[in-house]
Amino acid sequence: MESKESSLETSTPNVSPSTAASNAYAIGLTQFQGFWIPSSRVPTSSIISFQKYFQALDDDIIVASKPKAGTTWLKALVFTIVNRHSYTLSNTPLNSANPHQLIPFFEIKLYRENSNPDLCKIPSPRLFSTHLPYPMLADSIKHSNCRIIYITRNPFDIVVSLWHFFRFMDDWPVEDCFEMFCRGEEGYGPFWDHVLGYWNMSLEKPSNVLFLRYEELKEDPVAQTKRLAEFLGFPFSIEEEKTGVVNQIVDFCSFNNLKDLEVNKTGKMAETILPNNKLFFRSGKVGDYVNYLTPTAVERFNNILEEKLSGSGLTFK
Ligand code: PAP
Repeated sequence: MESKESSLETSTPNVSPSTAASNAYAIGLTQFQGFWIPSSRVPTSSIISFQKYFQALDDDIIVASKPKAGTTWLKALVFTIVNRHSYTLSNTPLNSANPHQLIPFFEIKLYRENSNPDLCKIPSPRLFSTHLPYPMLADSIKHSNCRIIYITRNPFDIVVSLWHFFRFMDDWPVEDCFEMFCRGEEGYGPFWDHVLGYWNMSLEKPSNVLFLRYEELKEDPVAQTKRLAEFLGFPFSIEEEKTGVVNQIVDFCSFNNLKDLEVNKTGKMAETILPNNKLFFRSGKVGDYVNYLTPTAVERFNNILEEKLSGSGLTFK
């Protein structure tokens, strides 16, 4: 895989390695199709295969996000909502599998393991996920009627979450992680281009792209879970609402419940370099960044964001 990837990098004109590499996370970044891809874990060849071969179906559901925006949580909610008539909360596969195993990534799992996997036998609706930005999605997705749920989060909490996440590889300074974001050179970045791609599509095609925020989910998980279920085409019935099904799903998918499941405490996914699944569950709070980033740093990134997002109608508190 190593040599295949580097041969691709040298033979593909729009690929260039990061010049900012100063730690284990940054070293693997490669510029590809206008974004920074963590190509040591996500070979550009798997992105090319996904773009070439993936055939979307109208009832496919795709969870999209930038890393550390709330992907794991959203996957748990989507899986539970869609499969609630097949599994109870006591026998759901989420009790023994991490959400990432139940909703696989195109670029990190499916097209990395096989350049043209047979996805026909997956029962409908098929659930997939991606960290890729909207412009890099397979054309068949853009031309189909499938549903994409994009989750984002205030970028400062993303910086801090990502920094913590990769400390198992390298105890790098949080300032280095922050600087990468300011330059737009973090994995799947720039942040602003990633978020704008899905934001604009959610305005253009609201029945195909739902734009969610981690903070909204934290603030009112019941209302947002209902909104999610409506969008997915699996709305809760009045009976379900009356009998507390929505609250039960919200509680099941909560940070405290998921983090305490054995699979998420001690389990490990063979396909990742991560020592264990515990790393996906750190503190699950909004605004933790104030403990790590100075007000001056926050103001600096806010100024960058204001300029990059200007005119889009998209803002972050
Ligand atoms: P990924 O992109 O590597 O899958 P992702 O799931 O998007 O990561 O983000 C992880 C963050 O979501 C962590 O945030 P923190 O570092 O600030 O704590 C993680 O704790 C948080 N998280 C995971 N599951 C939940 C959940 N059920 N509810 C709320 N937050 C959660």
